[in-house]
Amino acid sequence: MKDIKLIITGSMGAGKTTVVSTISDIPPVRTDVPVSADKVRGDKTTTTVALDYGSLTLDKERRLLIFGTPGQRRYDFMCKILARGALGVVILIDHACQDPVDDLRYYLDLFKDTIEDSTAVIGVTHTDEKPDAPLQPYYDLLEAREMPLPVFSIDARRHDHIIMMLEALLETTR
Ligand SMILES: Nc1nc2c(ncn2[C@@H]2O[C@H](COP(=O)(O)OP(=O)(O)O)[C@@H](O)[C@H]2O)c(=O)[nH]1
Ligand SMILES: [Mg+2]
Repeated sequence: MKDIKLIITGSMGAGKTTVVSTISDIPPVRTDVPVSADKVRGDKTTTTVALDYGSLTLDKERRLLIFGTPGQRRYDFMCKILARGALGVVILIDHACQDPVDDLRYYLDLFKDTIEDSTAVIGVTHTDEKPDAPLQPYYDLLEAREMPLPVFSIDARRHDHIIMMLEALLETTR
């Protein structure tokens, strides 16, 4: 059995914990804690402080180990630790947030080395909340960075969406 380590990152609320719990075939490890009332967005009342962890056996040969990063930037030091040995990075972007393109820029920078050594995919979430906003600005940024990464519009609660995105990522792992 080959273990394939993946990182899932993105801002608070982008859907990291949801993705891990949607696809994991073991009970996911969570380290969510309540957030202060002034930071509550929608029905989201918890945030991940250390990590999310889940695992998904793909077939007889391959098992994915998925590590979610904490969403709050003051825990960014954790990302470098989690990224060691990762074969791919999933960057989730909350399409309905204030400045999603800036988020993408931020995570491309934070995981620059890991992405260059492995590969990455962009999962754009919450598109149902902002259906008219185009995806083109993400492609424009990736092109400007000379990082031709695939971009998927996904709902973090949809198993089929996540599998499609992960298959695209695995196609490009080295
Ligand atoms: N409407 C909508 N809600 C989503 C989508 N993806 C995730 N969510 C919800 O967004 C909230 C935050 O997700 P969570 O996984 O906790 O985000 P995290 O902070 O990145 O771990 C949860 O209530 C999810 O059910 C999406 O594509 N559309
Ligand atoms: Mg979380």
